[in-house]
Amino acid sequence: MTDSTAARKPRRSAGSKAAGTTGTKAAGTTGGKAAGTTGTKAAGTTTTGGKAGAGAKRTTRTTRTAAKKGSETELVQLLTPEGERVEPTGKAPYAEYAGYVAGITPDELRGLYRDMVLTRRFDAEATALQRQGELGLWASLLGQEAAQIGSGRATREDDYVFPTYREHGVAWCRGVDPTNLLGMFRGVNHGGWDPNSNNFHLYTIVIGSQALHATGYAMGVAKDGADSGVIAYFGDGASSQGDVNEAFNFAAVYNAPVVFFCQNNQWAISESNEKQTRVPLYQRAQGFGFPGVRVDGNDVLASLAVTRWALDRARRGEGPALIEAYTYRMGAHTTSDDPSRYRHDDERAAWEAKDPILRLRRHLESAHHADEGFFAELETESEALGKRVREVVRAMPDPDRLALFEHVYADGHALVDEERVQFAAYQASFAESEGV
Ligand SMILES: Cc1ncc(C[n+]2csc(CCOP(=O)(O)OP(=O)(O)O)c2C)c(N)n1
Ligand SMILES: [Mg+2]
Repeated sequence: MTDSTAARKPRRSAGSKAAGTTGTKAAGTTGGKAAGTTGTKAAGTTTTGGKAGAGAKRTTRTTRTAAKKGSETELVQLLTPEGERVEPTGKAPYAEYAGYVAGITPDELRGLYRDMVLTRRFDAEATALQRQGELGLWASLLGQEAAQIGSGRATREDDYVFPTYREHGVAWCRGVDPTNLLGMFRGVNHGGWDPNSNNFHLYTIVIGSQALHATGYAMGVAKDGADSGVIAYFGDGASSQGDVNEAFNFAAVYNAPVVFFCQNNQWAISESNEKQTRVPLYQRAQGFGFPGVRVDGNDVLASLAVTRWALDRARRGEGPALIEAYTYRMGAHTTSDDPSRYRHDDERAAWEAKDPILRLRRHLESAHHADEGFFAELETESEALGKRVREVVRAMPDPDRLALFEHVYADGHALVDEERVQFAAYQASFAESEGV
């Protein structure tokens, strides 16, 4: 289930259907303006010819954060690590970010919290299943829940999402059953869901390639005359890929309705940010001719607001935008990685203080938006989700080994036929040696 409050428009892919599983709705306050005073420098946003910039009222608080190598950048934040909802004090040249969540209700806030808690629980369960030998590999999203739930809930049913391999929270928002994410990691299928059922593309391992797929798709959306948005997820490391930079240029030149959502989790496996870029990533957008904004990726409200803003302007025909969600990969790159070999524990500890779930919990508690009963019920729901995930994974049937040769060519191929025969003989040799 995605942003149910936005206007429904014709879908690009016939027959696709959003299947909500979470029962949570993100707030619908698009277009709202937040009042504010003037005088603060535009924050975290590059200014490259967007229409909405001139005269926009100050709308969102920005906090200054020291960027690496001494340069200074700013971060869009609406909820502090202490859980304080901050009023807009900054001037944004493109849109009133805070206005996009100004009318958010306690129920919707609890929904965002629930999304993050259940996503983290699912992720922890998957990590444990890998440790138990039930999965071959797992790429944890630990620490990135706010960036994913905020941006995922900003999408509309008819929008199309192109993920990497770590977007479990976005999949949740799109209504993909979490157990479907595990088949590929167990090695029993090549994907696990129909992309057109939820407008959520299959996970993509080839770093950055989905940015091009998303851009091409968005160009198609524009040609269809639809007003859907497209969003491409990728990481800080992917920003170094040619594919991503080519996608930026194509999207800009063709004014494609695509949002580039970069989760800067500070690491590309063992390569730190310093080895990826000499400038803050959001500033890359300026060189391509579209706006870029850095948002606190551990702040679910800010992530929701900024992504709504970017999708809205894409739908209005104002072209692409880059969102850099500044966050942290709290766990290992994957279960095959050992981060203690290349980063210090104190770095993780500093980010733990900015935990995305904890800050929303603090807010819910201090604002009296949630009581003990809510948290207890959610704990019970988390337990039930964990149990279901374990049971479904263990019951996943092994695939037919020869299925590997199916669908290589539409009409078959002599070489593939030959290889199938060879492989079948090879498999049969095990059966003989095992005396089966
Ligand atoms: C084209 C390509 N090159 C290299 C790899 C190996 N690889 C897998 S993940 C990864 C790092 C990606 O880092 P980032 O984009 O920051 O995403 P994160 O894993 O941090 O979410 C690399 C280099 C790959 N999968 N594809
Ligand atoms: Mg990364």
